[in-house]
Amino acid sequence: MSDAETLKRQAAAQALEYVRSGMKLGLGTGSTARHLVDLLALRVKEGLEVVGVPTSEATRAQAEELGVPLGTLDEHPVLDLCIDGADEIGPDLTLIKGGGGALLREKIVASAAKQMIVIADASKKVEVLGTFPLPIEVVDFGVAAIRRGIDRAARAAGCHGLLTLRRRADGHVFVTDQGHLILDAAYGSIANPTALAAELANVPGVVEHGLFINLANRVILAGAGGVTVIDR
Ligand code: ABF
Repeated sequence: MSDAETLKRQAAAQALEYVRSGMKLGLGTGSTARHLVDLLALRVKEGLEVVGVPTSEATRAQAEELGVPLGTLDEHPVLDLCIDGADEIGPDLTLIKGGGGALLREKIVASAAKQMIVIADASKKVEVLGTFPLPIEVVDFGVAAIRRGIDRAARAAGCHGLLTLRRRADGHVFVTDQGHLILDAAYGSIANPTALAAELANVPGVVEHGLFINLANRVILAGAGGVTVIDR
């Protein structure tokens, strides 16, 4: 396993310390969350009793294959804990998520959870959000007009940058689990995430964006010097 994967696994292992039998758990998406599901499956085999609610079809498939008991958010609208990765972790544990394309389900699941723990390698922690392009999920109708709306909204929040329609590695347009498109916004720096989030929420055609504000309660960062826990 590479050094980076080892760090991700360490963060995931630490997060499992907060999991108790009987919990309903939101299961994140991405390579760090994959380690979590992997390790959770081992604990389930040892007798831990949990119900997982996956944030993507990819996580559902992995959890199913490994024998983690799953339910839906309709069956369990209140979750005890959600554990997920992030693309950037800024001040006040504000996050950029959605690099994996699952931001909409991730935000719904995180919002339904009493607690959210973010797991990541230490490189994800930043002073100012925005180096990682902000994923913005939009409907598949009038995308040129939606782009203009996003540009106006971003300028009102002091941001500007290129919007790139996300494509898969094979060149086809990336379509989310909910059938939407993603525009990745290269703002470089987001000085006021709360203002940007409010502006983007008002753009017709924007389904969701990857700014997660006041959702993460705890971040577990694994770096060369060990594991650090940061609480909000
Ligand atoms: C999901 O996976 C995200 O919202 C984020 O985009 C991504 C992080 O991926 P990784 O753990 O592979 O860096 O949690």
